[in-house]
Amino acid sequence: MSKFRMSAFDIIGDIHGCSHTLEKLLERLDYIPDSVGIYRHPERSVIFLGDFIDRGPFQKEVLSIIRPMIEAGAARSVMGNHEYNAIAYATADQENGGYLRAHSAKNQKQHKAFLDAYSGDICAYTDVIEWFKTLPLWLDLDEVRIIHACWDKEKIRNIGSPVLTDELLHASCNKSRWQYEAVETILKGKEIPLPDGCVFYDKDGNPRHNIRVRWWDQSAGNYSTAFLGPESARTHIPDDEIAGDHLIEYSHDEPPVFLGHYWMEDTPVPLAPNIACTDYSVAKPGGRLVAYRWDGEQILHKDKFVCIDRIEKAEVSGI
Ligand SMILES: [Mn+2]
Repeated sequence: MSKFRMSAFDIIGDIHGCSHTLEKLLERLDYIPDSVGIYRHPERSVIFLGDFIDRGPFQKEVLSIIRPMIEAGAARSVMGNHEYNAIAYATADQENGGYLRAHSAKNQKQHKAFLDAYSGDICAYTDVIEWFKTLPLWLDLDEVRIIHACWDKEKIRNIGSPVLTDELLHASCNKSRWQYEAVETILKGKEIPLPDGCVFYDKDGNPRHNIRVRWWDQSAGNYSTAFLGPESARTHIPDDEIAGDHLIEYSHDEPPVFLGHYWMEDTPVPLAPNIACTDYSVAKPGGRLVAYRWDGEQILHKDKFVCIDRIEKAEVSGI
């Protein structure tokens, strides 16, 4: 039996169908496939931040690496917004007809790589959706916390249990219920409305009246500096002052929290002394897959990020 060290976690960001880059990262971290192909490390284990699916060409391949690791106890994971969306897309809305996540052209396009990978194999599709439901919405391991986008204590307390029950799933897909904003915030990030009349366009060309914000950043004093998104959009964000309503309190003496989700660019650095994001946009050209090699420290350090450049040719063309 292998002996895990306490507090020895390799925390890996959003993978989005890029299985070759994932394998290279696991190898760089000294995880080696065992006799049945499960990547293991003698002393450490992985925590995934979710968002295994959509975008990249190797949907099933990513799941065939990470799911056995999780089932064998070599890794754990939280749920990303893409797994949550996949569950809602697959679930009939008994009350209103249709599905909990509409099968609109926009939603189909976002989910296409995954749907294509499972088309014609309804058993495998049903099985993987059921498995997604086993992923917790957050992990609170006392000494470290893991969540896909935002550790909002109040919303976490209100939701209560990290299990996405059928009841929570249905309530969180109904905009008139409090569970909607709670799950949106923790899985998709904190948003605030722009001042009247302001709009910007996201990377898919959709108009947005809300901006996602740097909820941890006490120094951000206006919409433009609090804005979290593509740099090219920042010029469209007004520099009107915001009155601190973008902030979610996360004090420096709370356990370190790790996030994915934010499509970061440049060289990884912690967002705050005890907050780090490990999503560095592997699904787009020039992106990287990133891990943070955590050994129990309270103050996170830039030298502990491990980055693998996206393996362009394989992940783009599907060879
Ligand atoms: Mn995400």
